[in-house]
Amino acid sequence: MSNAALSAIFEQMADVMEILGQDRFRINSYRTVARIVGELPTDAAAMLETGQLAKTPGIGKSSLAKIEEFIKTGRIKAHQELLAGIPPTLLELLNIPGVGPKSVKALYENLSVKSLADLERALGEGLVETLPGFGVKKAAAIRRGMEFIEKAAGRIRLDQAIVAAATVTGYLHELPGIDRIQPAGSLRRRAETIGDVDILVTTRGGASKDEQTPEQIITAFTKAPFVDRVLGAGGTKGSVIIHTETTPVQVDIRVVPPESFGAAAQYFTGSKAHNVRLREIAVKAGLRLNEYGLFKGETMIAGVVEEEIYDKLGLDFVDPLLREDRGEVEAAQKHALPQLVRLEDIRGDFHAHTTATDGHNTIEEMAQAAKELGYQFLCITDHSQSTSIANGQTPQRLAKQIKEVHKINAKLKGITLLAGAEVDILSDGSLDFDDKLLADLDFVVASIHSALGGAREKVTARTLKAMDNPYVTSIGHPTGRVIGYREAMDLDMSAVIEHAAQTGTALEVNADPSRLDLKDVHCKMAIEAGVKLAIGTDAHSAAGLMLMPFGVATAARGWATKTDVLNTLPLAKLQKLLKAKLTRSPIE
Ligand code: DGT
Ligand code: CA
Ligand code: CA
Ligand code: ZN
Repeated sequence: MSNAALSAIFEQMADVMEILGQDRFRINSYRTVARIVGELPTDAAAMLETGQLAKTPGIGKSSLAKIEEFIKTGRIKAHQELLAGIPPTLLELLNIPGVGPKSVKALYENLSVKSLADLERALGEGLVETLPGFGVKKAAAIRRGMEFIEKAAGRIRLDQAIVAAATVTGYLHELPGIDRIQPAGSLRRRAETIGDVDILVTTRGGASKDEQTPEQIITAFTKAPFVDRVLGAGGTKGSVIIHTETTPVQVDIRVVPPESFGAAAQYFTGSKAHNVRLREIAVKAGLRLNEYGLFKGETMIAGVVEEEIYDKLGLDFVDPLLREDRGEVEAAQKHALPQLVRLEDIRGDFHAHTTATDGHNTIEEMAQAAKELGYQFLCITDHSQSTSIANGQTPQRLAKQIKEVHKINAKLKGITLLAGAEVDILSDGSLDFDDKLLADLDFVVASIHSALGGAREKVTARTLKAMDNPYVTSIGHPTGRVIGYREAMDLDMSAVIEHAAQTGTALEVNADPSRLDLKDVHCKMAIEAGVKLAIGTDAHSAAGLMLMPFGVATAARGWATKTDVLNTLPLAKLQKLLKAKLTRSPIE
């Protein structure tokens, strides 16, 4: 049992108690326990064993007893009693962005709303806006939120898909008779959300004794310990639901003949739109393209490897990251595909938190971890005071931290820390620190953390005004979205990108897989306008720095080359560039 599962139970107990209008004090203490457990450095069971958990501030006697009960029995009686006190479908309402336990309580008590369907009905009848404290605006926001979760239904985050795929490929590697394993579909394209995970395998040819028929492989796969449900299993393909630590995941597996491996990889990597374009080109050339190969009449002219297929169609090889029919087919015909930025090009990270605010590791520990990643630089960007929930720093604390960063830098070998901050963009577009303090920083990430639901003109104006400040290096997580949880701000992205170009402000590509903000298509727009991207992991721990590949993939999906991404600059060049506000002049 994981700390995450335990944390979720405490969170849910707090939610239910709040819906039932129970004791505030206990609700708050459960939320605290949920947060603490979710952030524990090691397994809660191990910490209970050693007595460390009992000494952890914020975990009282009764919570400790519940944790112990959970570890021993896998359940908490108080939790189950709470759940028994409400309709089971009521908690689904909490998945709607902007709907918390208080709203659920009001909807339940006043309108007898017990499920998403009830809420839909109440919205249709115009009842929701009549509730005290609701109004037309909030009702509209709830309606948008419902559309948002409907759209997201069944899709998972990229990091969750990667974990699921690793579980499956690890298992497949151990099966006898399997030769190659190739993840395909949206996962291989590194799309921001994944509907299902597609995996191709080939069997070993020849008469070896551990040779297996495709059917035997599919059968073995459906019997894997992580498989919860078999949706379908046939001669060459199987479709199952597996469980992971965080979510159920649908996995489709196909056994393909070795001589068609390239064609199958091409076909099942997609996207559908990209494949449609390729098939059109094939047809025009009098050829036929499918998952078995590229054919001229009955003769297969390509299909063992993907490259061959593109080549025979007169196209340069298209990186899977670009296969979305966003101009890559034309570019491949004209030999004009971009040379995409790669993880190896990255020399540092522009967004990291420490124990000074809501991070879990000290400045030194973060520096050490960055050094181990082979970086030349790491930018320390703790929160500013307005983000009080994250223990944001006052100007005094930041001033002290800058000195500390410089002191640590003098001792560090092989890596340089940049003194930075993630400064809040306030509601009027002004910044949470004054210019005098900002001038002492090497790198300033300016982010919106409040009133994200504001009107388009308002959130856009705030962002534009922040860019006017000469000390602002980049705009952090520009749209504020949290995938599957919170909608993006209603930003005028064209205006933001134009202003970024005019003011020489970089735009962040937040690499956290629950953000990926800017997203791929916005990265492409920014690059076309000459705006530089600054990838930041937004790490809240040393491990968080390892999210960089998600940011790089997102930038690359937006056609970013090395020169479009500030993280690829050698430190000396970067420092030169940071001295003045970034200019539009190309970085050589
Ligand atoms: P997802 O799973 O919704 O995140 O997106 P994909 O792209 O992984 O889609 P999926 O799993 O339905 O199919 C995997 C790939 O198989 C898809 O990207 C392209 C190929 N494919 C599936 N169905 C069709 C089709 O009807 N036509 C064509 N041209 N390709 C298809
Ligand atoms: Ca898929
Ligand atoms: Ca699929
Ligand atoms: Zn941050």
